[in-house]
Amino acid sequence: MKLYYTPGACSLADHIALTESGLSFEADKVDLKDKTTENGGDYAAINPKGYVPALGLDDGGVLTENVAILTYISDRSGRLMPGGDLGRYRLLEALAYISTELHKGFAPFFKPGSSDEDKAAARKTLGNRFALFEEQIDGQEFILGPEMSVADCYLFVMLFWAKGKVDLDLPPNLTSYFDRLSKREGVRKALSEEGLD
Ligand SMILES: N[C@@H](CCC(=O)N[C@@H](CS)C(=O)NCC(=O)O)C(=O)O
Repeated sequence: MKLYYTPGACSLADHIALTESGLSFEADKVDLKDKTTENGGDYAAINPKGYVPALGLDDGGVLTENVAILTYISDRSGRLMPGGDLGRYRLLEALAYISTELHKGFAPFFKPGSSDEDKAAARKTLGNRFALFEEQIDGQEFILGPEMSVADCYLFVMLFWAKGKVDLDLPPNLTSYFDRLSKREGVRKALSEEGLD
């Protein structure tokens, strides 16, 4: 498997998930402006969507979209998925929320020319949307219970942006959750491989 990523982008979630999963993989850095990869690939041909992440599969196929890639990593490794009858659906519920309600909520902070009003409105919305997880994490180790899941990998990146790009004041449970995740070996390894430590 080969992960196509850009340092600090949402593909960091997949990078952390792969590292934590124990699956063997390679990583290839994408220059999003030139649509080239560090190993000399034509990224526009690899992933016509033009954005990261993409996961090159061993049979030559390419999988895109964080929700699909993260679920695939969890299925392939048999790890990073909550247990119980509803575990798989709780995971998809969390991934969908992170993707559509949090990830896309950061758009004004990445889009050149966004107004201060747009950024202020986005900051407020993000604060409200993080609040749901602040309640959910109360008294538990990870977002879906006592075991880490790929949803934690994705939420970690949202918190990483909230601190680094948005300067959002995170509430106490999410602050200690972020600190706990930051200390994990797999998380540190992925950050280090992206030059972010
Ligand atoms: N729907 C995609 C969105 C991925 C996405 O937003 N990627 C950003 C980085 S976080 C990107 O590559 N942006 C560059 C571009 O769109 O040209 C997913 O969830 O995987």
